[in-house]
Amino acid sequence: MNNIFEAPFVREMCHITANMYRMGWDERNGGNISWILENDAVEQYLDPSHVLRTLPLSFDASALAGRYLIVTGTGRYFRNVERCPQDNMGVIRIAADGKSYDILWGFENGGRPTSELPTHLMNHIARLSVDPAHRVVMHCHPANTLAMTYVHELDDRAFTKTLWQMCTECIVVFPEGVSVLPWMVCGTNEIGEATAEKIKDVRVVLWAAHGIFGAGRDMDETFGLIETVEKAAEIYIKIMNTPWKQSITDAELAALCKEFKLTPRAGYLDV
Ligand code: 2HA
Ligand code: ZN
Repeated sequence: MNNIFEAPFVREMCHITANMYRMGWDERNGGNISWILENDAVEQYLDPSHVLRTLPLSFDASALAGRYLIVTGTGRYFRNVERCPQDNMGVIRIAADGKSYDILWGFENGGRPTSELPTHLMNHIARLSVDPAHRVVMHCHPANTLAMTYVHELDDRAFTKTLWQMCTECIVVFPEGVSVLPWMVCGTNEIGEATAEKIKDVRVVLWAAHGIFGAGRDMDETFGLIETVEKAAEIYIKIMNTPWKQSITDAELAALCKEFKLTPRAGYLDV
Protein backbone atom coordinates (compact mmCIF):
# COMPACT_ATOMS: atom_id res chain seq x y z
CA MET A 1 0.00 0.00 0.00
CA ASN A 2 1.33 3.43 -0.94
CA ASN A 3 1.69 6.29 1.54
CA ILE A 4 -1.58 8.25 1.49
CA PHE A 5 0.18 11.47 2.47
CA GLU A 6 1.76 11.32 -1.00
CA ALA A 7 -1.53 10.62 -2.82
CA PRO A 8 -2.21 13.27 -5.51
CA PHE A 9 -5.72 13.80 -4.12
CA VAL A 10 -4.38 14.52 -0.61
CA ARG A 11 -1.67 16.84 -1.96
CA GLU A 12 -4.23 18.68 -4.12
CA MET A 13 -6.62 19.16 -1.18
CA CYS A 14 -3.75 20.55 0.92
CA HIS A 15 -2.77 22.90 -1.86
CA ILE A 16 -6.29 24.15 -2.64
CA THR A 17 -7.37 24.71 0.98
CA ALA A 18 -4.18 26.67 1.66
CA ASN A 19 -4.82 28.76 -1.44
CA MET A 20 -8.44 29.41 -0.53
CA TYR A 21 -7.42 30.45 2.98
CA ARG A 22 -4.88 32.90 1.52
CA MET A 23 -7.54 34.28 -0.83
CA GLY A 24 -9.48 35.25 2.31
CA TRP A 25 -12.42 33.05 1.37
CA ASP A 26 -12.29 30.71 4.38
CA GLU A 27 -11.99 32.49 7.70
CA ARG A 28 -11.94 30.32 10.84
CA ASN A 29 -13.82 27.08 10.00
CA GLY A 30 -15.60 28.64 7.02
CA GLY A 31 -15.88 26.67 3.81
CA ASN A 32 -15.83 23.03 2.82
CA ILE A 33 -14.81 20.89 -0.15
CA SER A 34 -15.75 17.42 -1.34
CA TRP A 35 -14.25 15.60 -4.30
CA ILE A 36 -15.43 12.33 -5.82
CA LEU A 37 -12.37 10.09 -6.34
CA GLU A 38 -11.89 7.21 -8.73
CA ASN A 39 -11.98 3.85 -6.91
CA ASP A 40 -8.69 2.55 -8.33
CA ALA A 41 -6.89 5.78 -7.34
CA VAL A 42 -8.08 5.43 -3.74
CA GLU A 43 -7.43 1.69 -3.49
CA GLN A 44 -3.73 2.23 -4.28
CA TYR A 45 -3.54 4.00 -0.91
CA LEU A 46 -6.31 2.55 1.27
CA ASP A 47 -7.55 -0.97 2.02
CA PRO A 48 -11.26 -0.86 1.08
CA SER A 49 -12.10 -3.40 3.82
CA HIS A 50 -10.49 -1.32 6.58
CA VAL A 51 -13.37 0.85 7.84
CA LEU A 52 -12.62 3.15 10.79
CA ARG A 53 -16.19 4.33 11.55
CA THR A 54 -19.63 4.24 9.93
CA LEU A 55 -21.95 7.24 10.29
CA PRO A 56 -25.61 7.66 9.24
CA LEU A 57 -26.95 9.89 6.46
CA SER A 58 -30.31 11.65 6.84
CA PHE A 59 -31.30 11.38 3.17
CA ASP A 60 -31.01 8.89 0.32
CA ALA A 61 -27.52 9.08 -1.19
CA SER A 62 -27.82 5.78 -3.07
CA ALA A 63 -27.03 7.52 -6.37
CA LEU A 64 -23.46 7.71 -4.96
CA ALA A 65 -23.38 4.14 -3.61
CA GLY A 66 -19.83 2.80 -3.42
CA ARG A 67 -18.23 6.11 -4.41
CA TYR A 68 -15.25 7.47 -2.48
CA LEU A 69 -14.97 11.16 -1.63
CA ILE A 70 -12.30 13.20 0.10
CA VAL A 71 -14.06 15.76 2.31
CA THR A 72 -12.96 18.56 4.66
CA GLY A 73 -13.92 18.31 8.36
CA THR A 74 -16.60 20.08 10.36
CA GLY A 75 -15.28 22.77 12.70
CA ARG A 76 -11.81 22.43 11.18
CA TYR A 77 -9.85 25.31 9.66
CA PHE A 78 -8.67 25.38 6.02
CA ARG A 79 -5.59 27.15 7.41
CA ASN A 80 -4.56 23.88 9.14
CA VAL A 81 -5.25 21.26 6.44
CA GLU A 82 -1.79 21.39 4.88
CA ARG A 83 0.17 20.89 8.10
CA CYS A 84 -2.18 18.23 9.52
CA PRO A 85 -4.22 16.61 6.73
CA GLN A 86 -5.32 13.57 8.78
CA ASP A 87 -7.11 15.70 11.43
CA ASN A 88 -8.76 18.18 9.11
CA MET A 89 -10.14 16.03 6.29
CA GLY A 90 -10.80 12.41 5.44
CA VAL A 91 -11.84 9.83 2.87
CA ILE A 92 -15.37 8.43 3.02
CA ARG A 93 -17.28 5.83 0.99
CA ILE A 94 -21.07 5.95 0.56
CA ALA A 95 -22.80 2.70 1.62
CA ALA A 96 -24.52 0.47 -0.94
CA ASP A 97 -27.99 1.47 0.37
CA GLY A 98 -27.09 5.20 0.47
CA LYS A 99 -28.15 5.48 4.12
CA SER A 100 -24.72 5.73 5.74
CA TYR A 101 -21.05 6.23 4.91
CA ASP A 102 -17.79 4.66 6.02
CA ILE A 103 -14.75 6.67 7.07
CA LEU A 104 -11.59 5.00 5.68
CA TRP A 105 -8.99 7.61 6.49
CA GLY A 106 -8.58 10.90 8.34
CA PHE A 107 -10.94 12.83 10.68
CA GLU A 108 -8.55 11.92 13.50
CA ASN A 109 -8.95 13.30 17.03
CA GLY A 110 -12.74 13.34 16.95
CA GLY A 111 -13.22 14.77 13.47
CA ARG A 112 -16.24 14.31 11.22
CA PRO A 113 -17.07 15.46 7.69
CA THR A 114 -18.35 18.99 7.08
CA SER A 115 -21.76 20.04 8.43
CA GLU A 116 -22.65 20.75 4.81
CA LEU A 117 -22.17 17.08 3.79
CA PRO A 118 -25.89 16.68 2.87
CA THR A 119 -25.68 19.72 0.57
CA HIS A 120 -22.44 18.46 -0.95
CA LEU A 121 -23.79 14.97 -1.65
CA MET A 122 -27.10 16.31 -3.03
CA ASN A 123 -25.15 18.68 -5.29
CA HIS A 124 -22.90 15.87 -6.52
CA ILE A 125 -25.97 13.77 -7.36
CA ALA A 126 -27.62 16.71 -9.16
CA ARG A 127 -24.52 17.62 -11.18
CA LEU A 128 -23.72 14.00 -12.09
CA SER A 129 -27.27 13.69 -13.46
CA VAL A 130 -26.45 16.40 -16.03
CA ASP A 131 -22.66 15.92 -16.38
CA PRO A 132 -21.11 12.47 -15.85
CA ALA A 133 -17.63 14.09 -15.67
CA HIS A 134 -18.60 16.23 -12.64
CA ARG A 135 -16.40 15.61 -9.53
CA VAL A 136 -15.90 18.63 -7.22
CA VAL A 137 -18.13 20.72 -4.92
CA MET A 138 -16.53 23.70 -3.19
CA HIS A 139 -18.12 26.10 -0.69
CA CYS A 140 -16.55 29.30 0.68
CA HIS A 141 -17.28 32.84 1.89
CA PRO A 142 -15.67 35.37 -0.51
CA ALA A 143 -16.25 38.90 0.80
CA ASN A 144 -17.30 40.78 -2.33
CA THR A 145 -19.74 38.09 -3.44
CA LEU A 146 -21.36 38.21 -0.01
CA ALA A 147 -21.41 42.01 -0.06
CA MET A 148 -23.15 41.98 -3.42
CA THR A 149 -25.97 39.79 -2.05
CA TYR A 150 -26.87 42.66 0.34
CA VAL A 151 -27.18 45.39 -2.26
CA HIS A 152 -28.22 43.62 -5.47
CA GLU A 153 -31.62 42.09 -6.18
CA LEU A 154 -31.45 38.32 -5.77
CA ASP A 155 -33.06 37.42 -9.09
CA ASP A 156 -30.98 34.82 -11.02
CA ARG A 157 -31.14 36.65 -14.34
CA ALA A 158 -30.49 40.14 -12.97
CA PHE A 159 -27.62 38.93 -10.76
CA THR A 160 -26.04 36.99 -13.63
CA LYS A 161 -26.30 39.92 -16.03
CA THR A 162 -24.61 42.28 -13.58
CA LEU A 163 -21.75 39.80 -13.10
CA TRP A 164 -21.40 39.31 -16.87
CA GLN A 165 -21.07 43.10 -17.28
CA MET A 166 -18.26 43.38 -14.71
CA CYS A 167 -15.51 41.49 -16.60
CA THR A 168 -15.35 40.45 -20.24
CA GLU A 169 -14.31 36.92 -19.23
CA CYS A 170 -17.38 36.25 -17.07
CA ILE A 171 -19.79 35.15 -19.79
CA VAL A 172 -17.05 32.97 -21.25
CA VAL A 173 -16.39 31.29 -17.88
CA PHE A 174 -20.04 30.83 -16.85
CA PRO A 175 -22.28 31.24 -19.94
CA GLU A 176 -25.04 29.35 -18.12
CA GLY A 177 -25.12 32.10 -15.44
CA VAL A 178 -25.34 31.81 -11.66
CA SER A 179 -28.26 31.12 -9.33
CA VAL A 180 -29.02 32.83 -6.04
CA LEU A 181 -30.84 31.51 -2.97
CA PRO A 182 -32.32 33.80 -0.32
CA TRP A 183 -30.92 33.49 3.19
CA MET A 184 -31.59 30.06 4.71
CA VAL A 185 -30.35 28.10 7.73
CA CYS A 186 -27.14 26.33 6.64
CA GLY A 187 -26.15 22.72 7.32
CA THR A 188 -29.70 21.42 6.72
CA ASN A 189 -31.26 19.07 4.18
CA GLU A 190 -33.57 21.97 3.14
CA ILE A 191 -30.72 24.21 1.95
CA GLY A 192 -29.15 21.14 0.32
CA GLU A 193 -32.32 20.36 -1.61
CA ALA A 194 -32.82 24.00 -2.67
CA THR A 195 -29.19 24.26 -3.84
CA ALA A 196 -29.29 20.92 -5.67
CA GLU A 197 -32.44 21.99 -7.52
CA LYS A 198 -30.64 25.10 -8.81
CA ILE A 199 -27.26 23.50 -9.49
CA LYS A 200 -28.68 21.28 -12.23
CA ASP A 201 -28.71 24.33 -14.53
CA VAL A 202 -25.59 26.20 -13.33
CA ARG A 203 -22.25 25.43 -11.66
CA VAL A 204 -22.46 28.34 -9.21
CA VAL A 205 -25.14 28.87 -6.57
CA LEU A 206 -24.90 31.86 -4.22
CA TRP A 207 -26.32 31.79 -0.72
CA ALA A 208 -27.34 35.34 0.23
CA ALA A 209 -25.33 36.75 3.14
CA HIS A 210 -23.41 33.46 3.45
CA GLY A 211 -21.32 32.32 0.52
CA ILE A 212 -20.94 30.45 -2.69
CA PHE A 213 -21.26 26.85 -3.88
CA GLY A 214 -19.24 25.95 -6.95
CA ALA A 215 -19.27 22.69 -8.89
CA GLY A 216 -16.89 21.41 -11.53
CA ARG A 217 -15.04 18.52 -13.14
CA ASP A 218 -11.81 19.26 -11.28
CA MET A 219 -10.27 21.62 -8.73
CA ASP A 220 -9.00 24.10 -11.30
CA GLU A 221 -12.39 24.52 -12.96
CA THR A 222 -14.24 24.89 -9.65
CA PHE A 223 -11.68 27.24 -8.06
CA GLY A 224 -11.57 29.27 -11.28
CA LEU A 225 -15.34 29.67 -11.35
CA ILE A 226 -15.43 31.00 -7.79
CA GLU A 227 -12.42 33.24 -8.45
CA THR A 228 -14.12 34.74 -11.52
CA VAL A 229 -17.44 35.38 -9.74
CA GLU A 230 -15.60 36.96 -6.82
CA LYS A 231 -13.53 39.20 -9.13
CA ALA A 232 -16.71 40.40 -10.87
CA ALA A 233 -18.41 41.04 -7.53
CA GLU A 234 -15.35 43.02 -6.40
CA ILE A 235 -15.61 45.28 -9.43
CA TYR A 236 -19.34 45.74 -8.80
CA ILE A 237 -18.72 46.73 -5.17
CA LYS A 238 -16.01 49.19 -6.30
CA ILE A 239 -18.28 50.95 -8.81
CA MET A 240 -21.78 50.52 -7.42
CA ASN A 241 -21.89 54.00 -5.92
CA THR A 242 -20.43 55.72 -8.99
CA PRO A 243 -22.53 56.63 -12.06
CA TRP A 244 -21.45 54.34 -14.93
CA LYS A 245 -20.41 56.05 -18.15
CA GLN A 246 -20.37 52.75 -20.08
CA SER A 247 -20.61 49.00 -19.63
CA ILE A 248 -20.61 45.87 -21.83
CA THR A 249 -23.84 45.79 -23.84
CA ASP A 250 -25.95 42.70 -24.44
CA ALA A 251 -25.00 42.86 -28.15
CA GLU A 252 -21.32 42.83 -27.14
CA LEU A 253 -21.89 39.89 -24.77
CA ALA A 254 -23.65 38.04 -27.61
CA ALA A 255 -20.69 38.77 -29.91
CA LEU A 256 -18.31 37.31 -27.32
CA CYS A 257 -20.39 34.12 -27.14
CA LYS A 258 -20.36 33.88 -30.93
CA GLU A 259 -16.58 34.28 -31.05
CA PHE A 260 -16.02 31.68 -28.29
CA LYS A 261 -18.73 29.37 -29.70
CA LEU A 262 -20.70 29.43 -26.44
CA THR A 263 -24.43 29.47 -25.84
CA PRO A 264 -25.45 31.98 -23.16
CA ARG A 265 -28.35 31.08 -20.88
CA ALA A 266 -31.53 31.30 -22.98
CA GLY A 267 -33.52 34.48 -22.39
CA TYR A 268 -30.78 36.29 -20.44
CA LEU A 269 -29.48 38.59 -23.22
CA ASP A 270 -31.82 41.13 -24.82
CA VAL A 271 -30.61 40.86 -28.40
O1 2HA B 1 -18.51 26.39 8.77
O2 2HA B 1 -18.99 27.29 5.84
O3 2HA B 1 -21.56 26.74 5.76
C1 2HA B 1 -18.48 25.81 7.55
C2 2HA B 1 -19.41 26.52 6.65
C3 2HA B 1 -20.84 26.27 6.83
ZN1 ZN C 1 -20.46 28.45 4.84
